[in-house]
Amino acid sequence: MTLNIGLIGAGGMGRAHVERIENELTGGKIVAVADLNLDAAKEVAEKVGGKAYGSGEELIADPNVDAVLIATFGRVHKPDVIRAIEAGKYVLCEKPLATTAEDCREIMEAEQKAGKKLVTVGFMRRFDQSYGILKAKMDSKDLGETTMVHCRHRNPTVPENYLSSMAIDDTAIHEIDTCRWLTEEEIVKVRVDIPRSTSYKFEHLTDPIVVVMYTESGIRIDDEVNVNIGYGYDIQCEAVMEQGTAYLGDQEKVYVRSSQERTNAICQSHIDRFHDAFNREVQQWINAASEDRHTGSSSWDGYAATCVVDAALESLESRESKLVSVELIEQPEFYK
Ligand code: ISE
Repeated sequence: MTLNIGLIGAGGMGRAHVERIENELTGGKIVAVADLNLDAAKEVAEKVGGKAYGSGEELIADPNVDAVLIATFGRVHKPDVIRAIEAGKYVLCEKPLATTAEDCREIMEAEQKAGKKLVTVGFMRRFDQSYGILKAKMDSKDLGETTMVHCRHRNPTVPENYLSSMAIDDTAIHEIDTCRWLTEEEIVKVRVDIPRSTSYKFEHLTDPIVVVMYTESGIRIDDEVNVNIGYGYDIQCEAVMEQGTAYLGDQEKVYVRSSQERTNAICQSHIDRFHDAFNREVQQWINAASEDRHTGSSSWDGYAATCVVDAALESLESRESKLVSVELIEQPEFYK
């Protein structure tokens, strides 16, 4: 059976998903594309012989669409996710699920009302091979308990419409989810430190920042979010355990050695860096949706990460490293 997928959001991420579904993965087909910019939707739809729509609402209502892939901005996710749930269609929603915990709660309520887990949140780092090996090392406890995790999230640059809040709800949210998954603990406290700003940024932006988090057992996580570093897309993560550490290796496969230096090419975007992880994530989702079952991160994961975001934003707004508690509702049975 082929899963007929409708894509909402014809920007860079959406196009990368179309590319992989049409050319690299199996079992799925893009049959419709929606974007507020109808011309962009038409351009992508034409390439795959699908229909184009000017809104997510029309796409979700199309009876030929079996499942929905959402790749728009986080702040506009909620209405389309809820519509897909109400239509009984599986939905893979790019992170963040929504930009406030309140919106995520509404999504969870709609899903519980539907009586079936239909929403998968696109936290693709859980599908990255290096992170998988790192997690296995932590889980094995060969080196003892984890005490700290050091993360670095660096982007070469960001567009002018990127806001300071996005450093948390669009960028650090990856480490927030990854660290919940790596440690299998909720994050209970967070603060945001603001170092000297880089001059290589738009005036309105606070950059870099360091998000410091503590888990239930006290594991301390620090995340340097530095989105105008110039040299490349660089993701680092080191777990410090009682008797040693484990960290992600370099992602570039080939080193050049000469009398002057040892060099390797530096990755420039998340689409390249996490290409294989995205492929694994989307393939697993296609397989599961075709068999009428849920897979991957749930709305609860999207909600829990967004609660940390809300607390971190409060700390960022204080501009004085205020330590803020993360408030979560009790996890509904439905998501356990
Ligand atoms: C973007 O949306 C991503 O998901 C990237 O992984 C991240 O590095 C970037 O900062 C985000 O804007």
